[in-house]
Amino acid sequence: MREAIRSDTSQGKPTSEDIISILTAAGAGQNAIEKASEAVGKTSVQRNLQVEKITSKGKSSYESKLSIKVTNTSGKKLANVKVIESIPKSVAKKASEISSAYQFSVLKDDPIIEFSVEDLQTNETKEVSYTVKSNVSQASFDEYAQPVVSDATEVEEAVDACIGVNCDDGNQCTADRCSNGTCSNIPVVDGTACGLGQVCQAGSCVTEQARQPTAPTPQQGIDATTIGIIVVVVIVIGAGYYYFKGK
Ligand SMILES: [Ca+2]
Repeated sequence: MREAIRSDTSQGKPTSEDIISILTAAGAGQNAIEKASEAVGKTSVQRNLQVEKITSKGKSSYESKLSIKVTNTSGKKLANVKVIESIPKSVAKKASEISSAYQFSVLKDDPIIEFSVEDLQTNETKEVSYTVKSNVSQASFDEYAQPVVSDATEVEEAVDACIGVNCDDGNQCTADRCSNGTCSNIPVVDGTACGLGQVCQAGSCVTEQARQPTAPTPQQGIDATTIGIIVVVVIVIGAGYYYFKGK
């Protein structure tokens, strides 16, 4: 049987003294200390403790789960985020006492361990956790320094110039596209339907009847004959006019 007996949370940023002492103890150099100091302004961290009492066959044991939440507060995407956890001796004497579903590297058997959080989108929070087979007391939890984000590289993301650009020209007969912030409204193929009894022609929506005149029609032959008749009639009338005038 498992029973939750205590939980606790600590929030806040590690002090610069904590960063220096933890990283120095882990064997890190000045460059790593500077990176970690910069990361303080880009992230926030929170540690949670959950202690469970496990009863099995009349025997009691304890398990404490410690989870670390890292939140990206930088306003930019962060890559390669790492978090260092310095574990008090009263919680674990060596790294082998720690188990975790997350990959971690042991920086010092003391133990000081490092988790990789990988990428963090803007405002994203990721969690890592580990357990120890003991009852972590309030006093032990208070011994912890806040987790140190040891690395967080800001990623400059290409801004999409088309975000917020509305290229809709309200014309169904043009294909509206945006490229690098510039709109193009290219006429669609003539004859594309754009409403009941309406089709697109040269980028405009017209009725199907209105589209007829430009299409070749078999009436052109008749038109030529009509013109011929008119010409003949005019000649006849003209000839008649001069004939009667001459009389
Ligand atoms: Ca359009």
